[in-house]
Amino acid sequence: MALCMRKSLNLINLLKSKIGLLGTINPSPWASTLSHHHEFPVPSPTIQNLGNSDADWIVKASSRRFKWTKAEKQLSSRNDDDDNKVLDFPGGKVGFTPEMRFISESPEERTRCYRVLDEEGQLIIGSNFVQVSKELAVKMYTDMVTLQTMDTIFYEAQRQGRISFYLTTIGEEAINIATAAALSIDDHVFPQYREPGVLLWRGFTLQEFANQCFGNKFDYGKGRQMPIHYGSNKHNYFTVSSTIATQIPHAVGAAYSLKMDRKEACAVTYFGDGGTSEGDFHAALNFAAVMEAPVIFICRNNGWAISTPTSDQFRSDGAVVRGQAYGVRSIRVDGNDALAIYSAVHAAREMAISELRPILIEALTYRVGHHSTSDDSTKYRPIDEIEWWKLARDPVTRFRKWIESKGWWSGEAESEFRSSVRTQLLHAIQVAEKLEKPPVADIFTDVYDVPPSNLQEQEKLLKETIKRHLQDYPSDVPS
Ligand SMILES: Cc1ncc(C[n+]2csc(CCOP(=O)(O)OP(=O)(O)O)c2C)c(N)n1
Ligand SMILES: [Mg+2]
Repeated sequence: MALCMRKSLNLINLLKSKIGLLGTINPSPWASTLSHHHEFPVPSPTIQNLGNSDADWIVKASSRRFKWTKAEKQLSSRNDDDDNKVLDFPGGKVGFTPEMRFISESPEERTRCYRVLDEEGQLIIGSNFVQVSKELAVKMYTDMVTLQTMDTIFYEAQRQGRISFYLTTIGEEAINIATAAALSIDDHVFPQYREPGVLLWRGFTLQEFANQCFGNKFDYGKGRQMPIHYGSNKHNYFTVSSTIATQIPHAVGAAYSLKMDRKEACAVTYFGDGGTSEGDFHAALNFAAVMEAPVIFICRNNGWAISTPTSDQFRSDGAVVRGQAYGVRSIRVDGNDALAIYSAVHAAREMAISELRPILIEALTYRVGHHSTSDDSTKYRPIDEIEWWKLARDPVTRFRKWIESKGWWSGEAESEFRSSVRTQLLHAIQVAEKLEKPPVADIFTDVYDVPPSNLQEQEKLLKETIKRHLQDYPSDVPS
């Protein structure tokens, strides 16, 4: 440390001698008072152009150390005794206080939740939001209905034993569709698993959804994943990974790459309240803030991580307050208000791209369905709670009321659309079910350029086992 300090002093003296600086530079910026006010030297262009690499390093490092935190209020002048002393600390000046005061573990008031439409689908007076055209609003609504219908039919298909697994987005249709509507197709999406609506919005067809769930030869994952693990290069939608929160740092890396390539796009990642308990969430937020990466973090706080309530996940005021802790601009939004979500994501995208910064959005919502087809949520939560969210706070009904009040939708259009989408879905699953499965050999491809010997051995063994126990394996899987 002493050696470092001496080396720095020598370099500062070198600087002084090169540019003929008068006076002294205090080598210790750690403590000072306003009366003996110390300003750490801010580099001037002249200093930076000295061409001395050691000197450049000092100057750049010192200016960076002091610029990176933007506290709301910078200390200027204070009157009382010890209160007039400040510590010049990386990030800005920190005031001293003789009072031993711990920061409270919770704010006086919970962070407010931005909304535009009330439960009855009426615009709240004074709300500020981004206008949507009739065409956009109707697409938002019909995509929400398609998502709802897809969930009902695929869920039934799983109950009938036709697919092995399914997971619905019921109650979270607005987050799915309204976030997607505010993004551009060039934005890279890193989903958790409860956001298939983003892919639907981007044009992934019902047949493509069905092909993945049935794991047939047209599934882009070649049948190697469980149902609902969608992914599409064409739609800039990264393949779902069940391992909670792994997608969050991936999104930050992608955002940083978009920034380096000077693309007019951002990365967007979705995760649940449960995802925020993973280390990946914290590392990603910090990394994004420091690297100034254009990424939008969308947390679907739906109250539950399977059977774990949020009270067992965290004691902070949800996810939103963690943004500020990491230096990330944040907002809390009503996750069941499509218009508020659309507006917040629209604004977040603008800021992320033009100001090169991460944004955190916490959408308050509720997982109305069971966690998945492997779960029965009535075992751990009251039915009344589910019913209340389903009936009083349904995001699809709320948005429908609003577009109806605008004269953009009617009861007739509703029944026509619902019946047509149902027919299309039934057709899609019938086709997907009949299609051949991908060959067994595909299990072993796409990881290695040349498969290693142990993998070749496993493939051989698998094929021999299938041959010996033909009755135990599906007949429609080619080798
Ligand atoms: C690393 C990891 N731990 C545990 C699991 C098991 N698991 C699957 S989903 C889930 C709950 C996640 O909850 P949340 O992030 O709130 O998303 P939600 O299901 O509510 O949409 C858990 C714990 C997993 N898949 N990965
Ligand atoms: Mg959850």
